[in-house]
Amino acid sequence: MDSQTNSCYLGFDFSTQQLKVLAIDERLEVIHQNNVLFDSELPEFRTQGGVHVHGDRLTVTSPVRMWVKAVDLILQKMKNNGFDFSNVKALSGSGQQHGSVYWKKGARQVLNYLDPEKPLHDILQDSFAVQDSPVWMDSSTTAQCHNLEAAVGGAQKLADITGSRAYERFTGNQIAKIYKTKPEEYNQTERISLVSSFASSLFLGDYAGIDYSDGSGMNLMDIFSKQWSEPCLKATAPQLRDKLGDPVASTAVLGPVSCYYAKRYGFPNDCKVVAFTGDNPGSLAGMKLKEGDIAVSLGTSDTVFLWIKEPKPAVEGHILCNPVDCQSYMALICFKNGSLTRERIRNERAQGSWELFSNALRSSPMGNNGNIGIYFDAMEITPPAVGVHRFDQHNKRVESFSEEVEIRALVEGQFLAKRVHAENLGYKIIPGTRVLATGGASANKHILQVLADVFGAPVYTIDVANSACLGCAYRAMHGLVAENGVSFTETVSRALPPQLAVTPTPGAQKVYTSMLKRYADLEARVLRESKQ
Ligand code: ADP
Ligand code: XUL
Repeated sequence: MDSQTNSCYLGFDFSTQQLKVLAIDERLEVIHQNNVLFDSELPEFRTQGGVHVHGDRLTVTSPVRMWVKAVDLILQKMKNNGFDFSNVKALSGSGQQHGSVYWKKGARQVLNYLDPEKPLHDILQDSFAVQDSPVWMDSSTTAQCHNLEAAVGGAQKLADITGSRAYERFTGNQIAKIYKTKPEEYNQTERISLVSSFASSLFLGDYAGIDYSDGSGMNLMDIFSKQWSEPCLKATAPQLRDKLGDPVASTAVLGPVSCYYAKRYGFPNDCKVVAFTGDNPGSLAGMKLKEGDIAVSLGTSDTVFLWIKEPKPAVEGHILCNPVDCQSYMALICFKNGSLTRERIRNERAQGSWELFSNALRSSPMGNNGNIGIYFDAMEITPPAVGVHRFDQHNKRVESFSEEVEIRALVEGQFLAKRVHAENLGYKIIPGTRVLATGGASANKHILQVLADVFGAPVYTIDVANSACLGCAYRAMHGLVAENGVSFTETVSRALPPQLAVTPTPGAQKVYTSMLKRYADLEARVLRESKQ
């Protein structure tokens, strides 16, 4: 084979629990996958699910040096597996959204001169002003959220500018908290990155710009002008514009990979780094989402996203710049209680086995005989409520469910919530609608069957669960030609389309139409009662 056909593209994903990587060749076929699990492969950082939950239960951080060390480890694992880095023409990646990294004064200099004899975690051990990076699971910044909304004229006004009302996990509010609680560290900070732009900085050997799409998850960027919003910056922290650098297009080539990677791993000197983005935008690319589809990602967090042309920001859900088409936007709804809650119920009610969990779904009836459960182990994002709430067929609260009923109540409840909130954003299920599923739990057919039944539409999957990685490998490839006007859709047209996984069970629509209304009412009741 000539070198042209050997060429490949890498997509990384810095997610909550692990760092993943995937390589595709020129034919867009996956030729390599690898990962590093934070808890088990980097036990020295003592994380659980990749994070530290602090004493107040609201503050959630990850050690930034764990992410650095994970890069050393994953590249070493690829090398040990015989992966040939000399074929990589471009790389890109994604990160869990909203998390922030605080580079200490002088760190840029260190990044510019990475010594190929040493691992990154040795070189960069003193490069961060804040060791524990706030991540998306943090919900400790309610005071900062109130301040920001008040400063710009209210929640809807903030949404009109930044695409979202103030959210605790959004980076601007996290930065405001760091400025208030750690002023010394804030002053020591030369650059603030998102997890995504921090990761691209490591590969670039220089500070990388925050891309428009992930930058939309900060409550700081005007999503229409794609510039930082002066009133938002002002309400957040001083000298913030300088610390953030200018935002960049999500399709931008940032430059060649640092010569560190050429010398240490054999990357070509001209291998390009394409802007990194958020994991949900990365997934949108990986799913090859089209207008009219609805994507459901079942990872640590569950998310629902849509491709939209004419955004109407509201006080629920988020509007982000589209990562693959700068004329478009994406709507995103995030649910914090996703896989970790499913795992808890699996452990408590199915002996820790996905097989037993699935059996319970298979042997229980659609609609669960009218029983409905709402499982918010941690403070939920959509809606902001907490606790486990069980209701019988008469909407009466009950203390417990049998094992089978509990498992179905959890999965049905999670999917009813997704449909209710997507419809609140104006989404309509129409004939021809495809539900595209991704994330760890999309490997489970029985969970997908409930998804198809609740949505009344067929569910499709792609052959890798890592849609964010795949999407970023596609984005790396597209980045090289985007400037010549080639669209992302054109670039991925040769890729395998999503595959049909399950279709709705006959009779599902009848069962779930009335249940959707009941779920919405019960959720509103939980929210009301939690505010009392
Ligand atoms: P993230 O990218 O947020 O780290 P992933 O999308 O990789 O998460 O999903 C990881 C989750 O997938 C695990 O926490 C686990 O709960 C879930 N998972 C893996 N296999 C199954 C299965 N067969 N059934 C249901 N859930 C599964
Ligand atoms: C999205 C969100 C999460 C993270 C982690 O708003 O907070 O989905 O991106 O995956």
